[in-house]
Amino acid sequence: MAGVLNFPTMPIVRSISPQKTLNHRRGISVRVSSESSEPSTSVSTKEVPKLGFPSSSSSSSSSSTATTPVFSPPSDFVAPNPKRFTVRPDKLIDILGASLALFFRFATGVFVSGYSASLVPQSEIPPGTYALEVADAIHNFEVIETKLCAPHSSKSDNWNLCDSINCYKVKETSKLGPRPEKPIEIYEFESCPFCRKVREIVSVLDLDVIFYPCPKKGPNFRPKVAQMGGKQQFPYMVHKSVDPNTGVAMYESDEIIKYLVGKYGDGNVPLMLSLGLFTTLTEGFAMIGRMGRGSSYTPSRLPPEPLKIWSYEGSPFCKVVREVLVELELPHLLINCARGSPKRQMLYEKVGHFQVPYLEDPNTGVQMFESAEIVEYLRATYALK
Ligand SMILES: N[C@@H](CCC(=O)N[C@@H](CS)C(=O)NCC(=O)O)C(=O)O
Repeated sequence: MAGVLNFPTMPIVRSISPQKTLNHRRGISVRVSSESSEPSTSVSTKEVPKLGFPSSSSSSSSSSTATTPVFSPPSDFVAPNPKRFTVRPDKLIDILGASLALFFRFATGVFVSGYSASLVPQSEIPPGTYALEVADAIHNFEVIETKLCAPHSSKSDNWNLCDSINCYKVKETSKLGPRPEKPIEIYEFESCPFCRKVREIVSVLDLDVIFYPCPKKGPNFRPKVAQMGGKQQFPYMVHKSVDPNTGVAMYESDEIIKYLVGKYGDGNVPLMLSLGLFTTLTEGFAMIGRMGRGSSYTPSRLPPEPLKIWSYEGSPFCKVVREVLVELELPHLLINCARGSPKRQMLYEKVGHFQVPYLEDPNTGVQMFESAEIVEYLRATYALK
Protein backbone atom coordinates (compact mmCIF):
# COMPACT_ATOMS: atom_id res chain seq x y z
CA MET A 1 0.00 0.00 0.00
CA ALA A 2 1.50 3.29 -1.03
CA GLY A 3 0.07 6.68 -0.26
CA VAL A 4 0.87 10.33 -0.61
CA LEU A 5 1.58 11.95 2.72
CA ASN A 6 1.41 15.38 4.21
CA PHE A 7 4.25 16.07 6.57
CA PRO A 8 4.57 18.74 9.19
CA THR A 9 7.81 20.72 8.87
CA MET A 10 10.53 18.85 10.73
CA PRO A 11 13.24 20.73 12.59
CA ILE A 12 16.60 20.37 10.91
CA VAL A 13 19.65 19.82 13.02
CA ARG A 14 23.33 20.32 12.33
CA SER A 15 25.07 17.45 10.62
CA ILE A 16 27.58 15.55 12.67
CA SER A 17 30.87 17.31 12.46
CA PRO A 18 33.90 15.68 10.88
CA GLN A 19 36.39 14.38 13.30
CA LYS A 20 39.52 16.41 13.54
CA THR A 21 42.16 14.49 15.39
CA LEU A 22 40.72 11.17 16.47
CA ASN A 23 43.39 8.62 17.01
CA HIS A 24 41.94 5.32 18.11
CA ARG A 25 45.28 3.72 18.52
CA ARG A 26 45.99 6.18 21.31
CA GLY A 27 42.60 5.55 22.88
CA ILE A 28 41.21 9.07 22.40
CA SER A 29 37.52 8.60 22.67
CA VAL A 30 35.34 11.64 22.99
CA ARG A 31 34.85 14.26 20.31
CA VAL A 32 33.67 17.70 21.32
CA SER A 33 33.40 19.93 18.30
CA SER A 34 30.94 22.18 16.56
CA GLU A 35 31.81 22.28 12.91
CA SER A 36 29.23 21.23 10.40
CA SER A 37 30.57 20.14 7.05
CA GLU A 38 30.18 16.55 5.90
CA PRO A 39 32.18 14.81 3.17
CA SER A 40 30.65 15.92 -0.12
CA THR A 41 29.72 12.48 -1.39
CA SER A 42 27.76 11.74 1.76
CA VAL A 43 24.13 10.81 1.23
CA SER A 44 21.30 11.66 3.56
CA THR A 45 23.38 12.92 6.42
CA LYS A 46 22.53 16.58 6.18
CA GLU A 47 18.95 16.55 7.29
CA VAL A 48 18.31 14.40 10.26
CA PRO A 49 15.19 14.96 12.30
CA LYS A 50 15.57 15.96 15.91
CA LEU A 51 13.65 13.41 17.85
CA GLY A 52 12.46 15.12 20.97
CA PHE A 53 10.71 13.23 23.71
CA PRO A 54 7.24 11.98 22.94
CA SER A 55 4.92 12.22 25.92
CA SER A 56 4.30 8.46 25.76
CA SER A 57 8.00 7.76 26.27
CA SER A 58 9.29 6.30 29.46
CA SER A 59 12.38 8.33 28.77
CA SER A 60 11.19 11.64 30.10
CA SER A 61 10.86 10.30 33.62
CA SER A 62 14.61 9.96 33.86
CA SER A 63 15.41 13.53 32.84
CA SER A 64 18.00 15.24 34.93
CA THR A 65 16.79 18.66 33.75
CA ALA A 66 13.22 19.82 33.20
CA THR A 67 12.85 18.46 29.67
CA THR A 68 16.02 17.10 28.13
CA PRO A 69 18.13 14.42 29.73
CA VAL A 70 21.83 15.02 29.46
CA PHE A 71 23.73 12.09 28.06
CA SER A 72 27.33 11.34 28.78
CA PRO A 73 29.50 8.30 28.21
CA PRO A 74 30.26 6.03 31.20
CA SER A 75 32.88 7.68 33.42
CA ASP A 76 35.51 5.02 32.71
CA PHE A 77 34.85 5.01 28.95
CA VAL A 78 37.82 4.64 26.61
CA ALA A 79 37.30 3.84 22.93
CA PRO A 80 38.88 0.48 22.09
CA ASN A 81 41.46 0.01 19.38
CA PRO A 82 39.93 -1.38 16.18
CA LYS A 83 40.68 -5.04 15.54
CA ARG A 84 39.48 -6.05 12.10
CA PHE A 85 38.05 -9.57 11.69
CA THR A 86 38.70 -10.29 15.34
CA VAL A 87 36.04 -11.77 17.59
CA ARG A 88 36.23 -11.05 21.30
CA PRO A 89 36.34 -14.56 22.80
CA ASP A 90 33.20 -14.07 24.94
CA LYS A 91 31.28 -13.08 21.79
CA LEU A 92 32.21 -16.04 19.63
CA ILE A 93 28.80 -17.73 19.86
CA ASP A 94 27.02 -14.45 19.09
CA ILE A 95 29.12 -13.78 16.00
CA LEU A 96 28.83 -17.38 14.78
CA GLY A 97 25.05 -17.22 15.26
CA ALA A 98 24.86 -13.95 13.34
CA SER A 99 27.05 -15.41 10.58
CA LEU A 100 24.48 -18.15 9.82
CA ALA A 101 22.60 -15.56 7.76
CA LEU A 102 25.43 -15.49 5.23
CA PHE A 103 24.78 -19.15 4.48
CA PHE A 104 20.97 -19.02 4.34
CA ARG A 105 20.90 -15.79 2.33
CA PHE A 106 23.82 -16.56 0.00
CA ALA A 107 25.62 -13.45 1.25
CA THR A 108 22.83 -11.07 0.13
CA GLY A 109 23.55 -7.72 1.78
CA VAL A 110 27.31 -8.22 1.71
CA PHE A 111 27.92 -6.68 -1.73
CA VAL A 112 26.48 -3.58 -3.38
CA SER A 113 24.93 -3.61 -6.88
CA GLY A 114 27.28 -4.25 -9.77
CA TYR A 115 30.05 -5.37 -7.41
CA SER A 116 33.25 -6.62 -8.92
CA ALA A 117 36.60 -7.36 -7.33
CA SER A 118 40.09 -8.05 -8.55
CA LEU A 119 43.32 -8.90 -6.77
CA VAL A 120 46.02 -6.36 -7.54
CA PRO A 121 49.55 -5.84 -6.20
CA GLN A 122 49.66 -3.33 -3.37
CA SER A 123 51.71 -0.95 -5.55
CA GLU A 124 48.70 -0.44 -7.86
CA ILE A 125 46.56 1.05 -5.09
CA PRO A 126 47.28 4.79 -4.64
CA PRO A 127 48.33 5.74 -1.10
CA GLY A 128 45.40 6.89 1.04
CA THR A 129 42.93 4.65 -0.80
CA TYR A 130 40.86 2.07 1.03
CA ALA A 131 41.37 -1.50 -0.15
CA LEU A 132 41.15 -4.77 1.71
CA GLU A 133 44.59 -6.23 2.20
CA VAL A 134 44.50 -9.96 1.60
CA ALA A 135 47.43 -10.63 3.86
CA ASP A 136 45.81 -8.54 6.58
CA ALA A 137 42.63 -10.60 6.44
CA ILE A 138 44.53 -13.90 6.48
CA HIS A 139 46.70 -12.65 9.31
CA ASN A 140 43.73 -11.63 11.43
CA PHE A 141 41.98 -14.94 10.93
CA GLU A 142 45.21 -16.63 11.97
CA VAL A 143 45.39 -14.51 15.10
CA ILE A 144 41.80 -15.44 16.01
CA GLU A 145 42.58 -19.10 15.44
CA THR A 146 45.78 -18.86 17.45
CA LYS A 147 44.03 -17.09 20.33
CA LEU A 148 41.18 -19.56 20.43
CA CYS A 149 43.18 -22.73 19.95
CA ALA A 150 46.36 -21.77 21.78
CA PRO A 151 45.60 -18.70 23.90
CA HIS A 152 49.09 -18.64 25.44
CA SER A 153 50.92 -18.83 22.13
CA SER A 154 53.63 -16.24 21.68
CA LYS A 155 52.64 -15.38 18.09
CA SER A 156 52.54 -11.57 17.97
CA ASP A 157 49.51 -9.57 16.90
CA ASN A 158 51.86 -7.43 14.87
CA TRP A 159 53.19 -10.26 12.81
CA ASN A 160 52.72 -9.21 9.22
CA LEU A 161 52.43 -11.51 6.25
CA CYS A 162 53.37 -8.58 4.00
CA ASP A 163 56.87 -8.76 5.43
CA SER A 164 57.36 -12.21 4.05
CA ILE A 165 55.35 -12.38 0.82
CA ASN A 166 54.22 -10.00 -1.92
CA CYS A 167 51.18 -8.21 -0.60
CA TYR A 168 47.98 -8.08 -2.65
CA LYS A 169 44.94 -5.90 -2.22
CA VAL A 170 41.36 -6.37 -3.32
CA LYS A 171 40.27 -3.66 -5.74
CA GLU A 172 36.49 -3.37 -5.54
CA THR A 173 34.08 -1.50 -7.81
CA SER A 174 30.31 -1.12 -8.07
CA LYS A 175 27.59 0.36 -10.25
CA LEU A 176 25.15 2.43 -8.26
CA GLY A 177 22.05 4.32 -9.35
CA PRO A 178 20.95 7.86 -8.48
CA ARG A 179 21.08 8.90 -4.82
CA PRO A 180 18.06 10.13 -2.83
CA GLU A 181 17.87 13.80 -1.93
CA LYS A 182 16.11 13.12 1.34
CA PRO A 183 16.88 10.27 3.71
CA ILE A 184 14.67 7.22 3.57
CA GLU A 185 13.03 6.46 6.91
CA ILE A 186 12.16 2.92 7.91
CA TYR A 187 10.22 1.71 10.94
CA GLU A 188 11.06 -1.92 11.66
CA PHE A 189 12.69 -4.36 14.03
CA GLU A 190 15.63 -6.66 13.72
CA SER A 191 14.13 -10.14 13.92
CA CYS A 192 11.32 -9.62 11.39
CA PRO A 193 12.02 -11.50 8.10
CA PHE A 194 10.13 -8.92 6.01
CA CYS A 195 12.13 -6.10 7.61
CA ARG A 196 15.32 -8.01 6.86
CA LYS A 197 14.40 -8.11 3.15
CA VAL A 198 14.24 -4.32 3.14
CA ARG A 199 17.47 -4.00 5.11
CA GLU A 200 19.16 -6.21 2.53
CA ILE A 201 17.99 -4.09 -0.39
CA VAL A 202 19.15 -0.84 1.19
CA SER A 203 22.58 -2.42 1.70
CA VAL A 204 22.66 -3.64 -1.91
CA LEU A 205 21.60 -0.21 -3.21
CA ASP A 206 24.03 1.47 -0.79
CA LEU A 207 21.31 3.75 0.61
CA ASP A 208 21.56 5.53 3.94
CA VAL A 209 18.49 5.13 6.08
CA ILE A 210 17.12 6.57 9.30
CA PHE A 211 15.83 3.57 11.19
CA TYR A 212 13.16 4.01 13.84
CA PRO A 213 13.24 0.78 15.85
CA CYS A 214 9.90 -0.77 16.67
CA PRO A 215 10.60 -3.59 19.14
CA LYS A 216 7.58 -5.31 20.70
CA LYS A 217 6.17 -3.10 23.48
CA GLY A 218 8.35 -0.20 22.31
CA PRO A 219 6.54 2.92 23.56
CA ASN A 220 7.59 5.40 20.88
CA PHE A 221 7.64 4.33 17.26
CA ARG A 222 5.10 1.48 17.14
CA PRO A 223 2.29 3.83 18.08
CA LYS A 224 3.69 6.40 15.65
CA VAL A 225 3.41 3.93 12.76
CA ALA A 226 -0.22 3.22 13.63
CA GLN A 227 -0.83 6.96 13.76
CA MET A 228 0.81 7.60 10.38
CA GLY A 229 -0.28 4.57 8.39
CA GLY A 230 -3.32 3.26 10.22
CA LYS A 231 -1.90 -0.03 11.49
CA GLN A 232 1.08 -1.52 13.30
CA GLN A 233 2.74 -3.50 10.53
CA PHE A 234 6.45 -3.62 9.78
CA PRO A 235 8.43 -2.66 7.82
CA TYR A 236 6.91 0.76 7.18
CA MET A 237 8.82 3.11 4.92
CA VAL A 238 8.42 6.86 4.71
CA HIS A 239 10.20 8.78 2.00
CA LYS A 240 9.70 12.51 1.92
CA SER A 241 10.37 14.40 -1.26
CA VAL A 242 12.11 17.74 -1.64
CA ASP A 243 8.70 19.40 -1.59
CA PRO A 244 8.10 19.27 2.18
CA ASN A 245 4.41 18.56 1.73
CA THR A 246 4.64 15.41 -0.32
CA GLY A 247 6.23 12.01 -0.14
CA VAL A 248 5.39 8.32 -0.12
CA ALA A 249 4.75 5.86 2.63
CA MET A 250 4.27 2.13 2.28
CA TYR A 251 3.99 -1.06 4.29
CA GLU A 252 4.61 -4.09 2.09
CA SER A 253 8.25 -5.24 1.91
CA ASP A 254 7.95 -6.27 -1.75
CA GLU A 255 6.48 -2.89 -2.66
CA ILE A 256 9.19 -1.07 -0.76
CA ILE A 257 11.85 -3.12 -2.57
CA LYS A 258 10.30 -2.43 -5.99
CA TYR A 259 10.07 1.29 -5.19
CA LEU A 260 13.71 1.47 -4.11
CA VAL A 261 15.19 -0.52 -7.01
CA GLY A 262 13.06 1.53 -9.42
CA LYS A 263 14.29 4.86 -8.08
CA TYR A 264 17.82 4.06 -6.89
CA GLY A 265 18.82 0.88 -8.71
CA ASP A 266 18.55 -0.55 -12.20
CA GLY A 267 14.90 -1.50 -11.76
CA ASN A 268 15.65 -5.18 -11.20
CA VAL A 269 14.99 -6.88 -7.88
CA PRO A 270 17.99 -9.07 -6.97
CA LEU A 271 17.25 -12.79 -7.41
CA MET A 272 17.49 -13.66 -3.71
CA LEU A 273 14.85 -11.02 -2.96
CA SER A 274 12.47 -12.05 -5.71
CA LEU A 275 11.71 -15.66 -4.82
CA GLY A 276 8.50 -15.19 -2.85
CA LEU A 277 8.05 -17.78 -0.13
CA PHE A 278 11.62 -19.04 -0.53
CA THR A 279 12.90 -15.52 0.15
CA THR A 280 10.74 -15.15 3.26
CA LEU A 281 11.67 -18.61 4.59
CA THR A 282 15.39 -18.09 4.12
CA GLU A 283 15.12 -14.66 5.76
CA GLY A 284 13.55 -16.45 8.73
CA PHE A 285 16.24 -19.15 8.79
CA ALA A 286 18.90 -16.43 8.60
CA MET A 287 17.90 -15.33 12.08
CA ILE A 288 17.81 -18.75 13.72
CA GLY A 289 21.26 -18.24 15.20
CA ARG A 290 20.15 -15.10 17.04
CA MET A 291 16.99 -16.53 18.58
CA GLY A 292 14.77 -13.46 18.44
CA ARG A 293 17.37 -10.90 19.46
CA GLY A 294 16.45 -7.37 18.46
CA SER A 295 12.71 -7.78 18.82
CA SER A 296 11.73 -6.95 22.40
CA TYR A 297 11.99 -3.61 24.14
CA THR A 298 14.51 -2.86 26.87
CA PRO A 299 13.42 0.25 28.78
CA SER A 300 15.67 3.08 27.74
CA ARG A 301 16.13 6.84 27.57
CA LEU A 302 15.41 8.33 24.17
CA PRO A 303 18.14 10.73 23.04
CA PRO A 304 17.39 13.99 21.22
CA GLU A 305 19.45 13.09 18.16
CA PRO A 306 19.67 9.87 16.17
CA LEU A 307 22.89 7.94 16.54
CA LYS A 308 24.96 7.32 13.42
CA ILE A 309 26.21 3.84 12.62
CA TRP A 310 28.39 2.77 9.71
CA SER A 311 27.28 -0.74 8.96
CA TYR A 312 25.80 -3.18 6.46
CA GLU A 313 23.30 -5.98 6.65
CA GLY A 314 25.65 -8.84 5.76
CA SER A 315 28.15 -8.16 8.56
CA PRO A 316 27.70 -10.35 11.66
CA PHE A 317 29.61 -7.79 13.74
CA CYS A 318 27.15 -5.06 12.71
CA LYS A 319 24.19 -7.33 13.34
CA VAL A 320 24.82 -7.69 17.07
CA VAL A 321 25.05 -3.90 17.42
CA ARG A 322 21.87 -3.29 15.40
CA GLU A 323 20.01 -5.72 17.66
CA VAL A 324 20.84 -3.61 20.69
CA LEU A 325 19.98 -0.34 18.93
CA VAL A 326 16.57 -1.88 18.25
CA GLU A 327 16.05 -3.31 21.73
CA LEU A 328 16.86 0.10 23.24
CA GLU A 329 14.58 1.75 20.66
CA LEU A 330 17.37 4.12 19.61
CA PRO A 331 16.75 5.84 16.26
CA HIS A 332 19.85 5.73 14.11
CA LEU A 333 21.07 6.94 10.78
CA LEU A 334 22.63 3.88 9.20
CA ILE A 335 25.37 4.62 6.69
CA ASN A 336 25.40 1.51 4.57
CA CYS A 337 28.82 0.45 3.37
CA ALA A 338 28.68 -3.10 2.05
CA ARG A 339 31.59 -4.38 -0.05
CA GLY A 340 32.03 -2.09 -3.06
CA SER A 341 30.48 0.96 -1.39
CA PRO A 342 32.26 4.26 -2.11
CA LYS A 343 31.50 5.23 1.50
CA ARG A 344 34.25 2.86 2.65
CA GLN A 345 36.69 5.43 1.30
CA MET A 346 34.86 8.19 3.19
CA LEU A 347 35.21 6.44 6.54
CA TYR A 348 38.80 5.58 5.74
CA GLU A 349 39.57 9.25 5.08
CA LYS A 350 37.67 10.40 8.14
CA VAL A 351 39.31 8.17 10.73
CA GLY A 352 42.28 6.67 8.89
CA HIS A 353 40.91 3.14 9.07
CA PHE A 354 37.99 1.22 7.61
CA GLN A 355 36.08 -1.16 9.79
CA VAL A 356 32.43 -1.61 10.64
CA PRO A 357 30.53 -1.26 12.85
CA TYR A 358 31.62 2.30 13.61
CA LEU A 359 29.41 4.33 15.92
CA GLU A 360 29.13 8.11 16.11
CA ASP A 361 26.93 9.35 18.91
CA PRO A 362 26.15 13.06 18.61
CA ASN A 363 24.47 12.97 22.03
CA THR A 364 27.71 12.23 23.86
CA GLY A 365 30.45 12.93 21.31
CA VAL A 366 31.60 9.30 21.41
CA GLN A 367 32.98 7.72 18.25
CA MET A 368 34.09 4.13 18.36
CA PHE A 369 34.83 0.83 16.59
CA GLU A 370 34.40 -2.69 18.00
CA SER A 371 31.02 -4.40 18.20
CA ALA A 372 31.35 -5.87 21.71
CA GLU A 373 32.34 -2.55 23.24
CA ILE A 374 29.70 -0.61 21.24
CA VAL A 375 27.03 -2.91 22.70
CA GLU A 376 28.35 -2.27 26.21
CA TYR A 377 28.52 1.48 25.60
CA LEU A 378 24.92 1.60 24.30
CA ARG A 379 23.57 -0.33 27.26
CA ALA A 380 25.55 1.70 29.79
CA THR A 381 24.48 5.03 28.22
CA TYR A 382 20.85 4.46 27.28
CA ALA A 383 19.33 1.52 29.17
CA LEU A 384 17.32 2.47 32.23
CA LYS A 385 18.98 0.87 35.19
N1 LIG B 1 36.53 -6.83 16.11
C1 LIG B 1 35.66 -6.10 15.24
C2 LIG B 1 35.58 -6.80 13.90
C3 LIG B 1 34.80 -5.99 12.87
C4 LIG B 1 35.13 -6.41 11.43
O1 LIG B 1 36.12 -7.08 11.18
N2 LIG B 1 34.27 -6.00 10.49
C5 LIG B 1 34.51 -6.32 9.10
C6 LIG B 1 33.18 -6.42 8.38
S1 LIG B 1 32.33 -7.90 8.83
C7 LIG B 1 35.31 -5.18 8.48
O2 LIG B 1 35.14 -4.03 8.87
N3 LIG B 1 36.20 -5.49 7.54
C8 LIG B 1 37.02 -4.52 6.91
C9 LIG B 1 36.96 -4.60 5.44
O3 LIG B 1 36.10 -5.28 4.91
O4 LIG B 1 37.78 -3.94 4.80
C10 LIG B 1 34.30 -5.96 15.89
O5 LIG B 1 33.90 -6.80 16.68
O6 LIG B 1 33.63 -4.94 15.60
